[in-house]
Amino acid sequence: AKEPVRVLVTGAAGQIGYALVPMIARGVMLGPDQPVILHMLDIPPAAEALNGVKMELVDAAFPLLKGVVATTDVVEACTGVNIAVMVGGFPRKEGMERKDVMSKNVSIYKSQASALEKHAAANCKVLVVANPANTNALILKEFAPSIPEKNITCLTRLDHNRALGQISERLNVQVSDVKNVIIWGNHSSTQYPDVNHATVKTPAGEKPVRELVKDDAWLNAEFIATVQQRGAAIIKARKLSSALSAASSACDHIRDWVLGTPEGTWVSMGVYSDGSYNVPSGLIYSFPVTCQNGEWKIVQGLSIDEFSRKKLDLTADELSEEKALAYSCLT
Ligand code: NAX
Repeated sequence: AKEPVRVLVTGAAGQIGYALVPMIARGVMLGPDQPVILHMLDIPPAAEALNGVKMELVDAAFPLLKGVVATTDVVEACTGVNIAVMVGGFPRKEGMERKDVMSKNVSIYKSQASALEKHAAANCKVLVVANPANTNALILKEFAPSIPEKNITCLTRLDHNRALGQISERLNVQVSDVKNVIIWGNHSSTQYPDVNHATVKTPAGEKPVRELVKDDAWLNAEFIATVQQRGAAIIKARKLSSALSAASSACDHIRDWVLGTPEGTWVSMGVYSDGSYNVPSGLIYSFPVTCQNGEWKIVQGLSIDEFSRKKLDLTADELSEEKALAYSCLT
């Protein structure tokens, strides 16, 4: 039998946490034969609710779940974890300045970075979900210098999956037959959902999405805006932000990272830029990646037209600005 893997979920008493922990305990994240021990962290005001989640995990009698640590102590939460899914953060409240929210999250990610660096298992893989996801991940990377930078990522898989969903609905095809969309850049409304290399499996073989949609105007405007604004549309409809889709996409992100992407398929992950596609290095930026043996690699050599170039640069500029704002909160 396999040794259990320890998975940390921060902000586990929140909405995404509530959707995510049962998925992990059912094997959605690491596979149906991989036992897990869940580490759940939240802050003291949420301690009672967190304990309620722990009670429900016990009640659900998940065969793969070999233990639950529910705590408000960051050291206890981080000790020995192999995977860390960082969902906890400070939300933007009405009337708050961007800088104030950034400052709160910088201090959270700075201290949790140190705890992970000191107490997590060697080679721990980190996924930051909490917004501003790319910049929180960058702060975590800066303050956990002994964690290899390739182990620190942020979630843009939800945006990627939203793009697959929109194409599938438009063409009336199975979502599993659509692949290789790309989310470039920030997990924000400046992200660039790119279908220029995306394909659909048809009885006559793989066809480019553009060829099948036959409506460049829609692909270049409405499609992009719908994916960029989908989070806001969910809030409007549910009066709460995306939770089940965020949780499911976080599982997809970790599963593909650990177990590998299928041959010929790439996914989108926020990773530390090495300057590929002339994206400034030193940002956590969403790229197309393939994964093998637990490591991601940026897909190289894709053609970038002028329309795309502008959009890649715009979202990079926003990330550079966020980075400067985050650094200004450190002093
Ligand atoms: P909730 O407010 O329901 O839950 C957040 C939880 O984090 C709360 O229980 C809170 O007590 C806890 N928390 C706050 N500070 C903490 C700290 N220092 N340590 C540990 N826990 C702490 O928000 P939810 O809807 O679950 O969303 C969580 C985060 O995901 C938000 O930042 C949200 O903006 C972000 N999202 C990111 C997405 C992505 O694709 N990257 C999509 C969904 C979501 O909007």
